[in-house]
Amino acid sequence: MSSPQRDSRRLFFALWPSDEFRAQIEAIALPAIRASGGRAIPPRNFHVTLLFLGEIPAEKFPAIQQAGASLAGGPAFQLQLDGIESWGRRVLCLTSSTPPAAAIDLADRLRASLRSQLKQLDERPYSPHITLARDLPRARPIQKVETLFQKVNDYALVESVRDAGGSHYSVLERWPLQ
Ligand code: 2AM
Repeated sequence: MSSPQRDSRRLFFALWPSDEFRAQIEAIALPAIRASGGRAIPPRNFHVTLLFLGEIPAEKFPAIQQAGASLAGGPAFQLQLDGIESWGRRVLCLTSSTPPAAAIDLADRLRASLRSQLKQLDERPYSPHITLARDLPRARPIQKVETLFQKVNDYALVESVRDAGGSHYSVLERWPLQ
């Protein structure tokens, strides 16, 4: 966040998987991704969005860093991912039948702490998920998969840069949970 030449950045808060967890997700989800006929998300881009912020002008960066830092040290939690479903034809997602209250609380608190600063925050109820594919030819019913368990010890502020090759994400900062 310390490059003064950048006027704005496309930012979001997320749970950022380890390489090991990313590989586990890929192993579980690959058959469903292929079967969906959608545009597959590359495994390096798998993540759980906490709060999408959008294109943020440089003068707002300090407020966003403060909002992230203000929730550091909150409760760590375990994420259990156990279903693959499509939301309409828009996205194929890995989802949880038991979304952890601490994850929902973290997303809600980030949103609450930035509501006065940012217009047009996503106000839909928070539902943790990992997007696996986009633009499906047809919607798919929920499919139970082997449960993936992951202890979540931190959360991150991430930048999204889009070019002809798709979206590229960089973790800018991480804060611990305990
Ligand atoms: P999705 O995977 O559920 O589509 C980075 O772009 C992340 O922010 C994506 O994971 C995406 O969530 C989410 N995102 C992108 N654009 C968004 C928007 N306009 N509103 C809410 N979330 C968005």
